[in-house]
Amino acid sequence: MVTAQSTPTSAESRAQQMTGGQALVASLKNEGVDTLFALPGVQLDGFFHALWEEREHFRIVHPRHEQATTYMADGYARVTGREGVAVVVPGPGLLNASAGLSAAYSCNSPVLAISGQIRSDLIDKGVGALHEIPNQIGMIRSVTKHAARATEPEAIPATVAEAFRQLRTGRPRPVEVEFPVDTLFASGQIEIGAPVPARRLTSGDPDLIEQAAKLLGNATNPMIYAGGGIQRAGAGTELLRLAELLQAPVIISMNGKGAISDRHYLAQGIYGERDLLPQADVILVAGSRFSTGEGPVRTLASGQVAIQIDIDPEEIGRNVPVAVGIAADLQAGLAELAERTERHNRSRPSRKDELAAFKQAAAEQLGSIEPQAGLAMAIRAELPDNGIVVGEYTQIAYWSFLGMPIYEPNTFIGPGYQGALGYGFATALGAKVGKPDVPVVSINGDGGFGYSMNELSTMVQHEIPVVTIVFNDNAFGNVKRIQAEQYGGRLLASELVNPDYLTLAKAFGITGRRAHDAAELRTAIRESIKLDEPTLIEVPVTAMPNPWKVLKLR
Ligand SMILES: Cc1ncc(C[n+]2csc(CCOP(=O)(O)OP(=O)(O)O)c2C)c(N)n1
Ligand SMILES: [Mg+2]
Repeated sequence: MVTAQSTPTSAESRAQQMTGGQALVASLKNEGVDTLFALPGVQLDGFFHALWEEREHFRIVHPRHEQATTYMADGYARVTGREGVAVVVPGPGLLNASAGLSAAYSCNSPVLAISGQIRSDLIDKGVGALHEIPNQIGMIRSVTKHAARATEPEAIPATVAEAFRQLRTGRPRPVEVEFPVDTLFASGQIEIGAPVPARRLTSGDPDLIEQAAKLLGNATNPMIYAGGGIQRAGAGTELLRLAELLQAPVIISMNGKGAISDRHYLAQGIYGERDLLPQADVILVAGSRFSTGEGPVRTLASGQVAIQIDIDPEEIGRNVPVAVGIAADLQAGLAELAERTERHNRSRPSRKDELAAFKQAAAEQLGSIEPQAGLAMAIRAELPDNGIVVGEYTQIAYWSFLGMPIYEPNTFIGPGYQGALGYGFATALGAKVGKPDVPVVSINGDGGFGYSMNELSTMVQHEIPVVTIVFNDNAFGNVKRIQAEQYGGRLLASELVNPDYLTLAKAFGITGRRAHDAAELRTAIRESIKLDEPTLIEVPVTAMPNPWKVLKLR
């Protein structure tokens, strides 16, 4: 037996003299990070100096604005399931990156933001140091689940490890860590510990699962509402098994698109909710806020009960009163729920004919909304099943949230409830970095694209061949339509003057294409995918109908 006296402690023997910057680099490598979306500056010099020694290990993508560091990290995380890591300077750098963190927060995406800080002895003193803002860490807590600072180099490994523990346990959400400029240069005897283990699956309280299984198994007309939690947990197979047992239609939210292939008759879009929800007696809400987006808490019809399963106990019951709430990982929890439901389940005839017909009717109604349907389906037609679509906050993407069939998990990336203009193109670049072998299509409006147009440089410099489409109506079209239709035509600040996009593409050294209709768009996408090079496709369009109005949803 080895005694404490006879050998140095293992920590001492493994500790090495290194700088804070080296400790940060080693800690990230230790957690399996090999890609950084980073924009340097003086407070990060100690980190970048150390990073140079490991430049063979890390792919460092430097965009042209910090908003893109976190958007790219989010896109990377959402398609790979791995943590996406952004690196920014403090103050304005982190503020610029915060919109991306808000998107990741709303979509439960494991993004790590690493920020520099001013000198440790000056923090919150208001001396006017470069990039100083008061209470930076408090500010960023609003869009992260955890934020922490290390002011000693020896504390860096534990700070990074805690960040990854936060990213790999409970609800995946962004995390921030920050390091003062002097801490990154200071040296110490530093030990890098074992990496944080991968996510462990917890299936939830067996009694609650049993109660839920009884309710579902005995239900006459069960329905499932599935959200992005299914994607994060990789629980599509378990969800489908339960849905098939119950012959329950699954309404899939925007964040959940692809959780079950849209080729399956049980997979229904959010458009189906209006008709299917009132028919249901037991509603299982799985990995979704089940929010109307407007509050207040939903009221259920008499005779209806809701069951909610979510990794975050705080989400349970927030937007709907629940008869049973199960805090569990979706994959393990749904597997257990399916297992037990089978024991209580009624015999259920297949609802294939009925629900396939319902789905077909919905598709026809959605398909009548032109030009959105034709243009969106042109994209779908040219993409393989595993092709990735990133929808900005724009007309063709709104239609796609409702109507574009998605066949594989994590292949449709939306803006979540932040709906932030400018997220789309940068997020698509990050997705392509994460999945270089899969075609990635970025759907943009001219307004939203203007926020990230500079990242055309990033696309060229880092050879990230995204098929970038700009639907150009020379307007913040959605705003303009609302002003025209609801406010008596009082158009203000909603019309845009744009560059010539073909000239723009040429200026950045990118292949530019122009497509005037769905058929031309198909050709342009096909050629772009074949060449697998950075591409900008402009599609000139005119004002489009409001899809929600056409569908009488709003
Ligand atoms: C960060 C941010 N700022 C402002 C808005 C408000 N907004 C919603 S849609 C929209 C217009 C979008 O224009 P464009 O990208 O050209 O798409 P279009 O509606 O024309 O299809 C605006 C300004 C927003 N969603 N996000
Ligand atoms: Mg527009």
